[in-house]
Amino acid sequence: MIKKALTIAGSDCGGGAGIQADLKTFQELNVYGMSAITAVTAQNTRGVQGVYPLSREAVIDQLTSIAEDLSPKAIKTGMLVNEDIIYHVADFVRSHSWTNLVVDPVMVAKGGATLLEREAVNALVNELIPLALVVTPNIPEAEALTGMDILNDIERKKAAMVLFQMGAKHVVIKGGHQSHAQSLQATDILFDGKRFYEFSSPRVFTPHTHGTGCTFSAVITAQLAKGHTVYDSVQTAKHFITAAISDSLGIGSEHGPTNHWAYQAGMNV
Ligand code: PXL
Repeated sequence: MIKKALTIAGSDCGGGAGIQADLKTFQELNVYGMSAITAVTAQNTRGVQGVYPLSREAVIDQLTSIAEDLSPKAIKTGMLVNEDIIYHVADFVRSHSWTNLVVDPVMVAKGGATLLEREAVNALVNELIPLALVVTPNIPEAEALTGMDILNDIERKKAAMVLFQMGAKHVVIKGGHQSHAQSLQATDILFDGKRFYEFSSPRVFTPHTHGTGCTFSAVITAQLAKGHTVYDSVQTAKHFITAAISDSLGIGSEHGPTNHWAYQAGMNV
């Protein structure tokens, strides 16, 4: 039986991040992809030229159409734009008992453009993180959510414990933003409330990492939709993103997208 997954996120017209990355990833993993768009962005590999949030009604209307007819096995959130959309998405998720929820707490784009209003960070903490089966911040996002400085792995583990206490059942703090001097490995840490697990790969020095966070959390979502465990889903996400970064496409003139075909093409390392 075909498994369905839903992304609630922003559109990246350039195709590297946001719902486009999510849907490509779902497709690669043989999961039927659906999307509820929260905002349309105008962007390319040089940066974000425009952000056009949709109304709360437009977001809820999309979710209602999906829920009434196409119930998803797993759901992820990406760019949620503002407090109002977070409150309503959280309410919808709660009232539909969507428990297979991956929250990617998207805040800023690679070039620094804001994808979530500052005041909305509290709404993420109070409303959405308690509903998350898995939350997948990078280090700067984990710092913003917890108010902690994360300068080393001990602090990263402490932040993961704080995010667990906020209600996320599993916390993945990704290592892509570890300072380069610190590590030739990119190590992601998973905490399930009892144990820490580490997933490492050799760091790939490339500017073509646009959409890595979206893609990583989309893999987890697709794998959960097919019934895999959180641990196995995170491991697959690590392999998928390592392949996608290692074998980049060379598209655009600056921060190019990752290669969503690479994992299935056997590029996983
Ligand atoms: O990777 C974060 C992200 C999420 N969603 C959208 C984006 C980006 C980064 O550019 O454009 C729509």
